[in-house]
Amino acid sequence: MAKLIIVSNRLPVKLQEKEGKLKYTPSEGGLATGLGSIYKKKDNLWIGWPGTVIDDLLIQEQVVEDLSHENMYPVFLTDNEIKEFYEGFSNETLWPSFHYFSQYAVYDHDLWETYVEVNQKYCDEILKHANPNDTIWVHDYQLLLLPSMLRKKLPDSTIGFFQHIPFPSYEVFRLLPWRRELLEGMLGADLVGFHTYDDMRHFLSSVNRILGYGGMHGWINTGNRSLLVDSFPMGIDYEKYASVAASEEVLKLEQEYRRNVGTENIIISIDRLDYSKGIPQRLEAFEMFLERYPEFHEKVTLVMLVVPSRDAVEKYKELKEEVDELVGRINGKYSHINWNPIQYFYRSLPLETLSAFYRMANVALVTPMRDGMNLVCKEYVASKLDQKGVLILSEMAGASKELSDALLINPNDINKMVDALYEALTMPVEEQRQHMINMQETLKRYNIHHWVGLFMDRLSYVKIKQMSMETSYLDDATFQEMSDSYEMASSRLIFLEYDGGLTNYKSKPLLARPDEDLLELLENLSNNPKNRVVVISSREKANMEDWLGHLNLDIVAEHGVWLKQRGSGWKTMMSLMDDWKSDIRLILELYVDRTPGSFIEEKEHSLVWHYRRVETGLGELRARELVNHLTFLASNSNLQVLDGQMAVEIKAQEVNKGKATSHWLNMYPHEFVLAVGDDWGDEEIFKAMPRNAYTIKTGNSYSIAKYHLDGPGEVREMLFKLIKQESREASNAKMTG
Ligand code: GDG
Repeated sequence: MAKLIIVSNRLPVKLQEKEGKLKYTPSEGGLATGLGSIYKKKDNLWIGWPGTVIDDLLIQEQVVEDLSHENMYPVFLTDNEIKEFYEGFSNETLWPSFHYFSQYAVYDHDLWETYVEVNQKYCDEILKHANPNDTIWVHDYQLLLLPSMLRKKLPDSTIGFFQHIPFPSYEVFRLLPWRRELLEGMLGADLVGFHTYDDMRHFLSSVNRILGYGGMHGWINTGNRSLLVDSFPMGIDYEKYASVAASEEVLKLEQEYRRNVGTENIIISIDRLDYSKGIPQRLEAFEMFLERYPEFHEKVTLVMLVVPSRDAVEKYKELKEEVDELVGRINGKYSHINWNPIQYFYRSLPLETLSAFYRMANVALVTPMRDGMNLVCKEYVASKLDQKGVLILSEMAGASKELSDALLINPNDINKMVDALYEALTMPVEEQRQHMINMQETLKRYNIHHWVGLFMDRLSYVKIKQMSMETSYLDDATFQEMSDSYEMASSRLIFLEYDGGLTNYKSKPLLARPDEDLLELLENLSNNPKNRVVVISSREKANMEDWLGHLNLDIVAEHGVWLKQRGSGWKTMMSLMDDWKSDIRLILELYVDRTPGSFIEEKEHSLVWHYRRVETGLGELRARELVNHLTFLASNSNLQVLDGQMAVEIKAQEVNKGKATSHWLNMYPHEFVLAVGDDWGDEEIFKAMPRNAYTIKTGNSYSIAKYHLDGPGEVREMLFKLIKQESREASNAKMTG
């Protein structure tokens, strides 16, 4: 039975060891709750660090034994690994870079090496438990290299990866010296998930710009695999937070805390100590609020909980000092004998206390500078059983994409934060309720269980889709079967892509002129009265006419703008506007200026930038830039950008080879259909084919074609063989007849 293996830096348990005595405390994080019901089932398991350094081998054995009863398997890390892998590379290099604090990032090769070693350590532990057909779900930025390490050892396994923190824009990500390795590591997964569409977009753009892999609709094609990138906004265990908030114990705590705080208005602020959470900026805004609205003195209290985190990392120590100082200054300035504007707790508190805080606060101030999602704001909303209360939320938190009923602020705009505080504290109850109800409805529906289900469903979908995209080599047995059905058919349609299908790419497009061999092949094929041969090309019609116009062929030129049926002239099926061309040409010219050896080809309804003569590396780099540039420009138009073989082409969306081929399929009888193509654009041809068609792609990359051949040479050989076998059969039949 295939099982699910969950892998994260930490296990959902905290282990403490004192003089050989072991204590296990389950963690209450969102992930632990969401996946709790799954990893405890049957053979499923969770692999991660148990939260404490254990060097003693005997104690390690005991921990393995204890945790195995809970379906957990530990990865033991040494002090140095914690220092260099966790505090170092994960939290001093990746964390600041991914949260747009590149100025804090440490680039240290030793830390990187430990990061690689520890990822390998996780991989080795997984390999002890995993079978080839298991599903492995890897979590977060500490394990970016793991998907590829696993893929090498378990090529057929199903691997999902979810990143809980943001993925920065290409301009920020590219600053990392190990950017290639990190992306390649992630691409070992079948499905890569982020919280938001923006993270996903940034990741796709980095993959494209740095590794040169393209694709469509979130799919990345690496040449020998396809994987999907998608967004999955993580939810909370809504029922859990709502029911804890409804408990007797929390009700009592709330009453007690309210008495202690003493003001009618309470603003809550809860975070781990982290510079990404915007704690100093929040304090500054509160200070400015008190300055601007003295009528709120003694009437409002900011209850601020800061949970200690990563205190061995220098930047966190500095931040702690800054926060202490700010709280001291504000309290020093405004406190009265019976009023402290800020009640500050630097510790971790039990869930019930947290819940009582959520209940009593009429405003939650959640203002991170950057946050992958942010669960605190969602927990606040779920705990508001009376639906009174206002959420002030940073636009930079992933959660802001779902919670549009919050008062959304830019955390760098202190003035607007002050305005939002005033608006929240004076908002009529009915308005508060309306917003809260809307947010609760969203969070109830998109809860943590929904998130887990969605990710797992999508992962299975990717696997099925990949299978359908795997082409097998057109071997002798399949050829024979194809040849038999070719002979039996009285009407045949044969679609052949010219460049890459029938001829190899040359340094200049006009050098790929058909040789004698090819002309003979096409002549033989098309003169057979049972055949209708359609040569398809993205080339201009004049070019195709010049090279093949004298043969008894049907031709598609310029991706399908122009069609020629044998015996008649060229026709176009569409009336296309080409007014976009002058603007786009200016951009392409810019790229020609910057890229020696590249040139522009103008076709009737498209423009192409060719880079086959450009220095290796530079051409690919510029092409990535150009594709991004053009895709951005084309996003609101009906233009389409094709990232082709050594060329980038831009054309009207309504033109495609699939539409053109359908024209023949609709017009002519076809007992036998064969289609040969070579690049992404030709997938449209394969899509348009009937189920019984023989679809062949040259090169061994992912495709919806059923078979592949190595290149144009093999295609020609196969076609010659088809012709020969038929004539042999025909002469045999004559002789026996
Ligand atoms: C990362 C991403 C993303 C806090 N103090 C106490 C306590 N908490 C709990 C909260 C909440 C969790 O910790 C914090 O979650 P966040 O989402 O706000 O932030 P990160 O820890 O940075 O999490 C983040 C998340 O992963 C999930 O993908 O949303 O963007 O950075 O659940 O309630 N819990 C208890 N006592 C405390 O004192 N019991």
